[in-house]
Amino acid sequence: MALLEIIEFPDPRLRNKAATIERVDDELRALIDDMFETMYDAPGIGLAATQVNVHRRFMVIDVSEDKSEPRVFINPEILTREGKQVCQEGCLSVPGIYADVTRAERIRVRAQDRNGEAYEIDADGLLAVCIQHEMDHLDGKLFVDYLSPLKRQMVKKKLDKQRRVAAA
Ligand code: GNR
Ligand code: NI
Repeated sequence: MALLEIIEFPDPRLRNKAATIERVDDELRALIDDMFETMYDAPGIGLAATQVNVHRRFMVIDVSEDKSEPRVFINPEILTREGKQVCQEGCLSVPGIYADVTRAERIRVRAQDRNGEAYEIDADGLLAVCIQHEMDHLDGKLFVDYLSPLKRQMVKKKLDKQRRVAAA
């Protein structure tokens, strides 16, 4: 097990589009375990492979308060979307920034589990938000992309300042 480095906005590697996974093997399962460890350590409720500079279509999520609901999504697809919800989002790749984003309230998702078995789930509320947020990462998209250009510029400045203070 190992903690992985999380890359941060505006790193251009966050813009890569992840490739479909053809084979679910032990190497992938080891990476999934490292991603859970990294996500829980952060702490966060989700982590997409893109964020640890692995450009393959998978992500881990646990929206429980006690690490009791680890979920793995390999090659996830959203089958249906219903309704709208607004959630204040954050991102481990955009640390210290929080903003409201509108997303579907309810989604049906198809994915493969850590054994490569296909499954489908219905998700709503925070789980639905998190799945949509992580799937955006796999397509090179970040929650700050939903903000106005002016707000996104403010986010860049705030992150620059946070980094200058941290380096001083
Ligand atoms: O830990 C996280 N919290 C969160 C809160 C609201 C909406 C989305 C998220 S995902 C985020 C972890 C992360 O950056 N995943 O990519
Ligand atoms: Ni994120």
